[in-house]
Amino acid sequence: MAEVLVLRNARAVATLAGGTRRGAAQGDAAVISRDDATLALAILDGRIAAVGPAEEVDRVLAGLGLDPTDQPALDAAGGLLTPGLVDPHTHLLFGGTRERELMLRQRGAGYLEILAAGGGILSTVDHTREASAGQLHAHGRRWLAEMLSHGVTTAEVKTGYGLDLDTELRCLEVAGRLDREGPVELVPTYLGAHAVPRELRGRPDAVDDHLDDIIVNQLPRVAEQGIARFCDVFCELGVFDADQSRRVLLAGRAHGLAPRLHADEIHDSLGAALAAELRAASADHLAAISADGIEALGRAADAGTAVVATLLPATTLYLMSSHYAPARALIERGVPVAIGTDFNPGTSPTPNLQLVLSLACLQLKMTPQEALVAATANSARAVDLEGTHGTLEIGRQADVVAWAVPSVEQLPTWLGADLVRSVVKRGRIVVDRARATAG
Ligand code: IZC
Ligand code: ZN
Repeated sequence: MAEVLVLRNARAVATLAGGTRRGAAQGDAAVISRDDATLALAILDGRIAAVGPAEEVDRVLAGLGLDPTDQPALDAAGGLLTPGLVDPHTHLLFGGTRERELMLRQRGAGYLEILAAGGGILSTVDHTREASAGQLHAHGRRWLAEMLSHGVTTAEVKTGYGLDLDTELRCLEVAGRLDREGPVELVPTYLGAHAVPRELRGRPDAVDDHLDDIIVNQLPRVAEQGIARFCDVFCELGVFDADQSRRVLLAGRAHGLAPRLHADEIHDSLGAALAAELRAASADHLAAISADGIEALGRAADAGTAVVATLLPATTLYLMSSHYAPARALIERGVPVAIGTDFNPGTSPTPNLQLVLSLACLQLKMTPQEALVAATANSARAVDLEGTHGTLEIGRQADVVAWAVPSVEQLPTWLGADLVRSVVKRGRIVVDRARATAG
């Protein structure tokens, strides 16, 4: 027997038909709407079988020999349906907390200054190395539940708080287990080049020593373990420069891990140009990208080898900076833009991608449709899941959110409100709340 689920009574459906978008097209989430709330979406064996006016969806079901009046149904209550959100940048797994840094920054300390003084990432590394797999797993479950309850059905998850082989492998192991357990699907990234570990600091060749450890010892074992899909690096002035970052990413690629990078977060560090050169899946942050960097990403997009610009405005907010990534210039230059939480204990302790949708509108000046595209089709592309995730097209994996608002335009409006009504992952209901539709 086929497993069927029909979502009914939707007023709008953002289908994202066609997938990844850039330029003016980023502003079109392919929304269908009906004022009498008679849109439906049918799921068969975990894949989308039909979407549109209920009478058309029912005709498809009947054509499959299924009685449309006698199938399990989920009430969208006059709300909006979108693809499950994809969070393309999280540091989900860590030990300890970093609330002290908030007050240090209030008194004027800079992010890189705190790191150079042995705090920041390095303090999280100390606590993560001490955490057992069981503790990291419990922590991961706790925060994944929160991501899911805000509409995220797939999330990228980075290592980078071990920096040594044992802890990096342990975090990947835990990420693999959390992914198998579900319901949130995880895309693991190896980020051994997040910082130079404390034990090497002070040596004249500390950076090169850590890069050698990554390239000679860690990457082969990470590849052999077979869990990581991407290799990432923190390309930033005073952390890893573009040449050092290139070394790591090329070595990762030689081991089958596709490149992505933290680029131009705080200073222009030539990260965007490096991402374009390596045809990375994604260049992330970009709050300090130069005009040349934007042009490099624009040319890559024009050449059909687009690097997704993954913007993380919650980080800029939390760092109390007013220097947000130039989303409008990137969109105008034809670069596909995605958004993510950057969930981590130091610079963006928010698991809430719905809040980031609001920040994309308020601070990056993206339209609600551009922001939704950024958190679905384009973020799916940023984690190499284009073709299966991020749209509500026939045959795609049935990851769907029913929102308690009637339109895409209302989604970023209710700032900080919890607007998820139901979440469906691979055709199964994983969140279901009787929450009235706003507006
Ligand atoms: O723990 O500070 N930027 N990595 C690069 C981070 C922020 C996370 C952290
Ligand atoms: Zn990050």
